[in-house]
Amino acid sequence: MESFRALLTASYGRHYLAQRLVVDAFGNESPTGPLIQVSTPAKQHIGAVGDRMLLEMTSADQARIIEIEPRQNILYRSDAFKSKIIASNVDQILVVLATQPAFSPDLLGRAVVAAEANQIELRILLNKCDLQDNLVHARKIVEPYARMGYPVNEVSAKFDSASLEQLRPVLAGKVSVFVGQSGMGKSSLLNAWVPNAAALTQEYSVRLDTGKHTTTACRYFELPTSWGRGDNGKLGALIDSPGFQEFGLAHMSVSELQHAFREFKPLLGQCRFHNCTHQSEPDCAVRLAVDKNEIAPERLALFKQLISDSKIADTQIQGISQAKERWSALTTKSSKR
Ligand SMILES: Nc1nc2c(ncn2[C@@H]2O[C@H](COP(=O)(O)OP(=O)(O)OP(=O)(O)O)[C@@H](O)[C@H]2O)c(=O)[nH]1
Ligand SMILES: [Mg+2]
Ligand SMILES: [Zn+2]
Repeated sequence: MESFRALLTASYGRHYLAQRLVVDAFGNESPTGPLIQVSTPAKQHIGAVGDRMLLEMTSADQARIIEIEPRQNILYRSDAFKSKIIASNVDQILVVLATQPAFSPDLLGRAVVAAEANQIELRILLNKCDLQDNLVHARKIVEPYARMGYPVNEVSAKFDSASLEQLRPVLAGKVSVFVGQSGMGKSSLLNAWVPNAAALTQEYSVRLDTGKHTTTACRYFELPTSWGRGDNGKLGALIDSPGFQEFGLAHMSVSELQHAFREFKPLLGQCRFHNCTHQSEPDCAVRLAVDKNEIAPERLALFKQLISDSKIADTQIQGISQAKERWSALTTKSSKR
């Protein structure tokens, strides 16, 4: 049976859809043709939207995974008990926040840590700027991140098309994934940028605020050809993901965490103790920087929280230490069946 390369373009839990990868006239691979249903034998291949893989057809519209190619990166969240994949092989994280409903500053902080740990670019999109009421407050929360060098754009998916158009150059050629809580407007942005996106955008309701999701699948949408190509000759893509409330990072080790806070980096090595956790050790350069208003106190609080989550998870025998092994196995090349 003939095998072929494909891109995993949608995941609904353990159900996957893929499209053939075809080299276009510009020499770049594009997902092309009908959606293929992909089966996953036992628990062998846990896929992520963005995965490139080798498939073999098993019927007219179904295939099985032979192999998942090594990933450039994989974005997922986890607590001590479970992990959820967001996407793989991404170039950029787009954190979508809104003026309303109010967003969680904690989730923003964690998304930034995840991006830094995976060395993925991150951009903050403050959406619904047409709703002025909470704009000042939202800006205040985002401001420390702008100071750290993360780009922030104020947009309105529904009422300011110019705010979206100006972002095309930073999207073109890249695979960007939306991350954010339910109701922030991820799918609305997708629909505004990719007119043929099949994503359903449902009207915001009071129920959404309680954590119900309107988007239940992760899906990959190539950017319109009318945008032209990025400097790399590629079209780029947007990955829409379901909103979530908690961005667990229990899989991160203490040393990974220590390197995932961009603004701590220049201070590493300046604390009295080389393995300083910036909690109560004497002569701590990070705490001193907080006292001098150079580092936002919320960031040190988040760091402490993440260290604590990581340590708790490490002590769970059935918990995350096993998950950590499982996930690190996932990021290496999958074995053939
Ligand atoms: N006023 C205003 N409303 C918007 C804007 N963008 C999106 N909305 C509304 O916000 C609500 C939620 O938008 P969605 O795009 O479904 O949000 P989402 O982030 O995809 O939510 P989940 O799929 O649940 O994660 C919808 O009712 C949209 O119409 C905007 O720029 N301004
Ligand atoms: Mg959505
Ligand atoms: Zn310190």
